[in-house]
Amino acid sequence: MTFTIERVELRRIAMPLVSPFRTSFGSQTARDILLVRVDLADASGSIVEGWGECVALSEPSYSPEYVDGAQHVIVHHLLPRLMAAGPIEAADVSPALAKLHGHPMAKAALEMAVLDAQLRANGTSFATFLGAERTRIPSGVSVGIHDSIDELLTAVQGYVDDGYVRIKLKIEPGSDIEQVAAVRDLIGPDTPFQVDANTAYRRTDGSHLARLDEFHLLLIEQPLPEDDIIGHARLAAEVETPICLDESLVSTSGTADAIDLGACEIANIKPGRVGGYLEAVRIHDLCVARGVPVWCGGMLETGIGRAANAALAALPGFTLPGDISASTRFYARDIVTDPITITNGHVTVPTTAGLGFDLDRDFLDAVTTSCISIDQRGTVTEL
Ligand code: OSB
Ligand code: MG
Repeated sequence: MTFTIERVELRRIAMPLVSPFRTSFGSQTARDILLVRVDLADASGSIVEGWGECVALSEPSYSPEYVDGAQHVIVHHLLPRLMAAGPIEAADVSPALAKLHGHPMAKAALEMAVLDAQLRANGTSFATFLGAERTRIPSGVSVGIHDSIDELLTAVQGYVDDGYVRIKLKIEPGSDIEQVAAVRDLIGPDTPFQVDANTAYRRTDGSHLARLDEFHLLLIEQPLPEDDIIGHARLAAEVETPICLDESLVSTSGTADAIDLGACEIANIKPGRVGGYLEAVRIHDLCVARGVPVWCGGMLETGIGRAANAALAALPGFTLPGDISASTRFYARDIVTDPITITNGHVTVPTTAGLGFDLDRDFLDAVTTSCISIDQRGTVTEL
């Protein structure tokens, strides 16, 4: 079944974080998030609404995209193409936009909103659509860089008490070996533990990073700059701990190349980074075929993105715990009435029609900072 896009709403929300989140690329205390709502009409003219969440951050610090740029490209470039494409379903969004380079997070948000609407129209859950088999998934937590080891250990102990089954620690030069040793000592030898450098190291850091081997980490995520695939392959040969790529993986073909070159022993799959959930599934399938373990990354999503990620991570190739923590890991209150929670370290995969969330409309309005509506002729109205 295909649908006509009747109207699109772009809404910006301001969401304070419960505590600052520091990575090697910067510190965040709040998220400025772009939400996309589409109103789709089916062949009989009935309207169904769908929502997507754009994961672009405020600054181009994790990847080249940033939230103002994502909104601009959606309004001025992506939507005009998509509206001109005629009746569509989610699978048509990426091909319709393929001639426009880059902007995967903006494209992903549009595809996501169409997918949510389409699934709601069909009364299908995202998990069923994907063919996901598991009903619950293990939940990992991403822990930021802290000013002192005491503060870090207090934070980690809190997450252990919350039940998270896997700890991921952000590292950078000057905040790595000692911090990893202290956390490993705290959580014991059996708790799954990994680190994420967000591109903070250089090719010459191989012997330094090999010092992490003794702590039996699951993986080292994205130690080198995103375009340095050969550098990651060399590191993978030099360091025993598996090298996992995040920022470097932006497409199925690029992932295949990275695997072939020996640069990607484990893959972090983030739907926004690769242009949408459907491309994420293709990368998952590739990795399964190549025997590369995958896990689902996170971008401090609200209940919209978190619900969709939980369904994606229920696919069989997601054999490692994802960064799919409870909503309360980042937000005191979520914009959905059914936020992701963890029970015995696991998240229940949503089963309701659509991507698997129900919006808290009053709270959504309360956190909205701007809202525009775009009609089929491209006319923009401030709401
Ligand atoms: O590198 O995985 C990352 C958050 C924002 C940008 C990049 C990353 C992250 C995280 C947080 O690590 C993951 C989460 O949402 O829990
Ligand atoms: Mg990462």
